Amino acid sequence: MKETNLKKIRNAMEKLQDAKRFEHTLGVEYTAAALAMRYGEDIKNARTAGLLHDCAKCLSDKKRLSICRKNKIPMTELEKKNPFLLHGKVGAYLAKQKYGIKNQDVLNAIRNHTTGRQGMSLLEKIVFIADYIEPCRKHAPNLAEIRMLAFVDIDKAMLKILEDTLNYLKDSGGDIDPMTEATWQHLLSQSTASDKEVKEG
Ligand code: DGI
Ligand code: FE
Ligand code: FE
Repeated sequence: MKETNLKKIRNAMEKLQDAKRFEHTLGVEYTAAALAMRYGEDIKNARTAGLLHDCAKCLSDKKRLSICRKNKIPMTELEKKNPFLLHGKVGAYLAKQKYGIKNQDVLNAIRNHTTGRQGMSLLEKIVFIADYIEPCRKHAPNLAEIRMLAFVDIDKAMLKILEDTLNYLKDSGGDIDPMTEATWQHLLSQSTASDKEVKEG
């Protein structure tokens, strides 16, 4: 993807999003780029996914639902009840159809940025984390710790974010998407498996 495409996408997001959301978008773009540098991921892919991750956030719930229906994008009952959860899926659809993104890893990073999924790629983890730690974020607990951890151990940062998100949803009574729970479980089982390997040598 050419550099000029990044500029085009950035300009399109500026028109689409209110000032605060656009600031967040830029924050995710450069935080994803920094994480890509740290972990050896493709920087342009990280920036592209960062710029586009919330491209369906400013649509109405009605619009998100109708885009899914019209284009036969499968929805779970929980997503129908909480249509904001669809902004990843719909965002990936728009990224492909409207913004011409062909790279499947970039599309997956957009699609899975809210709940994660089992077996996430490096790029998916980078966008998921960048969304949570970018400089405009202020309200999440343990932010300072997670910001540091993100550049030390990407999987530990993923686990901490998911743990805090699940706790927040339990406290606030929000519906927990099984994907969020499954992402956490999957990472947890991987981390205990690697601890065991270290202990057993
Ligand atoms: O779109 P952003 O606000 O930038 O960030 P996001 O796409 O990560 O969405 C953040 C919100 O998503 C946050 O309030 C927690 C919520 N969330 C994450 N997993 C789940 C969830 N909400 C529900 N109801 N269920 C989930 O499993
Ligand atoms: Fe989002
Ligand atoms: Fe976001």
